[in-house]
Amino acid sequence: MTTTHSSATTIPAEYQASAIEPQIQNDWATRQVFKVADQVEGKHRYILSMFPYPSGKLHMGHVRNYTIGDVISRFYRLKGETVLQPMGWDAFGLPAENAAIAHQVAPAKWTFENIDYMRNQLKSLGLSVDWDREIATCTPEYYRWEQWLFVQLYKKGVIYRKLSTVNWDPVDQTVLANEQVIDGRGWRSGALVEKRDIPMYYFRITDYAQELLDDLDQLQDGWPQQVLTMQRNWIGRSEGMEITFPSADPSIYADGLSVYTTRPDTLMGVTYVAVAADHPLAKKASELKPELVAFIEECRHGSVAEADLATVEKKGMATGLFVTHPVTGEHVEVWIANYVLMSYGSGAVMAVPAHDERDFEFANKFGLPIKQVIDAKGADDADFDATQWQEWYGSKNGTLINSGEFDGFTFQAAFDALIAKLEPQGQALKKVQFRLRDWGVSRQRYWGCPIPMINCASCGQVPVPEDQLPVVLPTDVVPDGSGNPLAKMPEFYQTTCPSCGADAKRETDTLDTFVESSWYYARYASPDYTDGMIKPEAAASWLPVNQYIGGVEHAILHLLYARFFHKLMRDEGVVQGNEPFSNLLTQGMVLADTFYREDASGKKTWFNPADVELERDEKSRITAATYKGDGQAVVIGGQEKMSKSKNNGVDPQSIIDQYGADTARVFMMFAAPPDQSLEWSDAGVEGANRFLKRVWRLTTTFLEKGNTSQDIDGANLSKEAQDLRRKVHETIAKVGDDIERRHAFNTAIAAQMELLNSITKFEAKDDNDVAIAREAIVSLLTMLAPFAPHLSQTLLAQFGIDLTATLFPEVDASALTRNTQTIVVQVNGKLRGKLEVAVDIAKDDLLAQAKALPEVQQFLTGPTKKEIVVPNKLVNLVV
Ligand code: ANZ
Ligand code: ZN
Repeated sequence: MTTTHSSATTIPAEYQASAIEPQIQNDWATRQVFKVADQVEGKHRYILSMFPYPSGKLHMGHVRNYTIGDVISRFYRLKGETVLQPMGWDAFGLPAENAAIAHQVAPAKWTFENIDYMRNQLKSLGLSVDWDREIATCTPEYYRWEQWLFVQLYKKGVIYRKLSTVNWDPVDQTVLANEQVIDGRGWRSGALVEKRDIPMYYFRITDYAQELLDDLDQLQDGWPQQVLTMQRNWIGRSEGMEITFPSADPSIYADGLSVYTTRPDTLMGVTYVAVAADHPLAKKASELKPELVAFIEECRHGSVAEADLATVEKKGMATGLFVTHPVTGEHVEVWIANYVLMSYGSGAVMAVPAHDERDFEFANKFGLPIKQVIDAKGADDADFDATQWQEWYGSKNGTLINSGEFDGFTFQAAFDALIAKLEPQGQALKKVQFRLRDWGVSRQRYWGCPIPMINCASCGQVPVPEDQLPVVLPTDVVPDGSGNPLAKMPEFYQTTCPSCGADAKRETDTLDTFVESSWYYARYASPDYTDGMIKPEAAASWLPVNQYIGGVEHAILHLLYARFFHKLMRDEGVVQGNEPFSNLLTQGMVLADTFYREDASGKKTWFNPADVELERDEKSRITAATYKGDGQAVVIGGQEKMSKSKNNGVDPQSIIDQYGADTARVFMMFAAPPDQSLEWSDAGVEGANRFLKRVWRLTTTFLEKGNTSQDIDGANLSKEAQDLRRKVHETIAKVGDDIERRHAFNTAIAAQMELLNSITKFEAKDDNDVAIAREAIVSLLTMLAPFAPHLSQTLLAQFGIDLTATLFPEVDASALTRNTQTIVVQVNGKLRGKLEVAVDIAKDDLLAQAKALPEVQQFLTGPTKKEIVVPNKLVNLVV
């Protein structure tokens, strides 16, 4: 296993990261040790951390994310596998446009400068990345294939165009993203935001809803349960019934009103029906009842977020129109209600105030009747308590009451009976409904991938022919915040119709940036491929990603869109398999202390931890804090996620500059398990640095002695040597398992710290001992390599070992077996002595030796009444 490497140079006695890290990184780059081919044979693995947005500089969240990915990548390389770990940039998006407006710099220039800076930062972290595969999603070489896929999907009907509502700033004449609307006003102009209907492109993700749900089962073992649940809820499958209430006023409107319900068993409890403000029936009613117009308008300004609808203050108006109850034939009034969504089901509900909480609230507010039809608690309404509404009335498990012919039925019996009764008349239909909506991808923004469509006056929407792709986004543009600059550039939008040859206008909308991040993982397999999205051999070699790592904030949208894209690309023959990411690790947040002062108006000013002087108690809890600038007290705000808004970010660069990347990496991995929050602590960083210094000193001290013996004579080991060797091999087993199976990097490091202590205490007395110590140190340095690669590579070289070619140490099972064991000796249950005996000692021998111990004998005042032996553990003598 040991290869002699002649290049070992002498190294300083003290650890100094800045003296070794740049050289080691240089060595990796010149020898291209992390470069992999598009096509691989043998054991291989694809490890991917979510790529960054090039915002300007790295933050601690990035450092944590990329260190986790790198530890896993380096571990598998040490296991002899070929590992692909790529890196790139999620380079389109709004911040670049905002920076452009603020500093008059083209988004392209701003983005590429940020990329250059951040690339250097990432390199200084010592990541084992194949930099030849770097991609930036804002380059035509990348987005050309996104446009190609768009065209294929448009032709297939997976992408379609329809009107949809956007936020419109009437002063800036521009569409605003939701986050640019603050208290109903445009973020720059302060103008009241209006809603506008404009045509947009949509991905028919709802066609894949069932598959996206079903395939979550394939991820059961590899993804966090929490993320699977979030995905399931977001897709939101429900089974129910569409019921039609015939019109009671056929002269006014002929068709009945269809509602979607998951509780048809409550049909006999319907006391009104309600439609969304933009339901056609609402419009019809407003023609007869003008006071509805203002109300409908008011509803349109409200939030369209579904989460808000359950809790929003209930608003409504009666329309004066009626429908007929499909079973009783009674007239039921139609209301317009702000809690009914047009985009769900049929945009209308049959309201059952007794058993639906929203209807209950609404009915109470407007004095509508409430009729109980399910007997859930076996009691009447007498002790009804609104705070226990759900428990009382929300249940599907009661039987029907007050329901005529259905009395006594269960949920399922009522469901079946209603289908049997109403389906033949076309008044009921079983229906599966998804909460998931189609994905609108049009953005009226400049810094994004151009949508490859042409609008022709006579042909309508025509896709850009493949041989004219890519539609290149001009990069020398400085947006000023008013409208989309592309719409003001005839040189961009003027074109001819591919279909009829007439003058036509290019689409000036760009794609949602979630589109780029939905397939970058696949592009990394062959980033320079020019004949398609992914080279087929590369896709076959590298996909799916074996381990994906990223923030839990992407648990829903990004991961759902990427899963969807994988299926789209599969159906296009570009990739195989159904899922893009076999295993997912969601890393926890990085927290840091916060400090602030509050002025008279309640406005808080936040102070960066670096500018605050602390006092701590003996448990190192913060007891007092003062601002270094003026020596006056600041309020201690507790640990919070590092963020600009709380000014509690610690700049990773300052840690790297002061201690080196290896210390930053070891601290991050040691401070918490990867999926938990990590509390930033300067003391923790120093502790990590001290650990590395000790490893350095241990190694240099060993080397100074000029020790060379490498051959272990296993048969003739002292007890101390045996113990150390056992510790080494136990640690190897534990660290391997901690990294690979448990992802418990923190305990993997803790075990190495323990091993360091054991080696430090060990005194080598002969050649055999030297060989044991050498094995221990080399094993420790190799196990440490995924965490502190620069230090490991430097020190291993002193033993003639090349880290980039060596393997993770193997567990020697023979080292794990113990020849002797420690037995505790008690008299009357009290600890009196300890014995070191052979593991296979006979019981009589053991008892005799225990009784013979001088420290035990003084307590054996009479004959023993009882002698208890717990094998391998203890002897208890009762007198
Ligand atoms: C009557 C009823 C009685 C309902 C009852 C629930 C409880 P899930 O399960 O999430 O799919 N609903 C239907 N369409 C709606 C819309 N466009 N906007 C708002 N609410 C709508 O939700 C289905 C239930 O949500 C449906 O079942 C309907 O209310 C309501 F005791 O019908 B239910
Ligand atoms: Zn045309």
